[in-house]
Amino acid sequence: MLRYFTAGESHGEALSAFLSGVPAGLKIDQAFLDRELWRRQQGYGRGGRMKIERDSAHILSGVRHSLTIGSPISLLIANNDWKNWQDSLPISDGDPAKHKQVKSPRPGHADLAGALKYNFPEARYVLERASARESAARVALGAIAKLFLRDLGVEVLSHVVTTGSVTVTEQIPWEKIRVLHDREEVLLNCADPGAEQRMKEEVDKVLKTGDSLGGVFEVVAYRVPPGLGTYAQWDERLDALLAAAVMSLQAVKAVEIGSGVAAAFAPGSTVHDEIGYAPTAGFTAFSRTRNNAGGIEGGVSNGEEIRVRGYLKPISTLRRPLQSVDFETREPVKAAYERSDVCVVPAAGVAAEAMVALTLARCALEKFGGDSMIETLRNFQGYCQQLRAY
Ligand code: EPS
Repeated sequence: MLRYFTAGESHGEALSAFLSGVPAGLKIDQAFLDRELWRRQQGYGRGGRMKIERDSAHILSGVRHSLTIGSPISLLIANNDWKNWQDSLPISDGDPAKHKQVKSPRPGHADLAGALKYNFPEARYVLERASARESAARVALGAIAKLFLRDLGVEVLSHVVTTGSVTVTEQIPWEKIRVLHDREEVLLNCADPGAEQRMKEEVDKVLKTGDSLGGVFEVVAYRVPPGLGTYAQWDERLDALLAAAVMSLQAVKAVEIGSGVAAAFAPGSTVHDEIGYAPTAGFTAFSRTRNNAGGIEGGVSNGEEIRVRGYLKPISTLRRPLQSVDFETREPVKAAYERSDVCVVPAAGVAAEAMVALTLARCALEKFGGDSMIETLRNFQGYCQQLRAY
């Protein structure tokens, strides 16, 4: 079973991550892992922190001679900013006078709920772990999941559908998303250049007014075989697993599979994807006229592209802060301001790719099994033959 954990505070020494259950013999491409981490750092509207960090996955275990060995993989991502925080956030007692408190909770952030839950007098420790910095660790693990899926022919990428009030309404085909992925400069990771410029203007507006912006990203998984996940038990449904995985990312407040939201307001005849039969290069000769289901029916992948959207609330740290209360005096004050991004939709999309890849890799390993890649691929190819013969 594929299992993973992350650890690390935003301004601690490093993030760390563990991934267990990857079969032996998977080729690990360090440059690919670091490129994925680079992608997460990009996008118009990022804050000062991204100028400090140059994220790289330092693998400690589970990989030898560039191949996985079936043992747990552990890795570190250094926080370059740690050098500026060693006195204010030490592991040992340190000097309490140097401690940087978060004195009033930010509405929308975990500050208040976390302080109440853990009985902290202020929100420093809450912010440190709730921060989206943690998603870098997931992206590193997701990159390993992507390498595994790539051997099965599956690819996972994302693009931005909405930033603020600008939305791309047409469905973006896979080929256009793949082209986006090759860009060396990432603005808003939107496949429509006109819309991307208007999205940038939206970000410029909030940069001027001290506000922040949310949006919508879409993750697309290409060439996923039919049969991942199952309707047989509620917690094995692929759509439920993907929804939880994407919802677990910082600032995501809603998840949609395919055209799930619009479908709730439309008659069935315009929603469900009619079935045809004609020999193609796909897993089977069954075909669809459209993909409103987002590649999942009954909690099972149906062989179409899997499309999952994440809806991000605007970043909760505002340069023109909302009303809050001082933790110590209980007097009304403005919420604390900490350096922050103003828009992170493209970066959240990259983190969601990682979560989708880890989920698909887990389901693929549950279906195909295998302790070595040779065994897994043999099982996978046998299943593909079975599908072709169906
Ligand atoms: C982030 C790093 C953080 C924030 C951001 C995400 O770094 P710092 O707090 O040092 O600026 O930029 O986190 C938030 C916006 C948040 O609200 O927690 C990252 O690496 O993605």
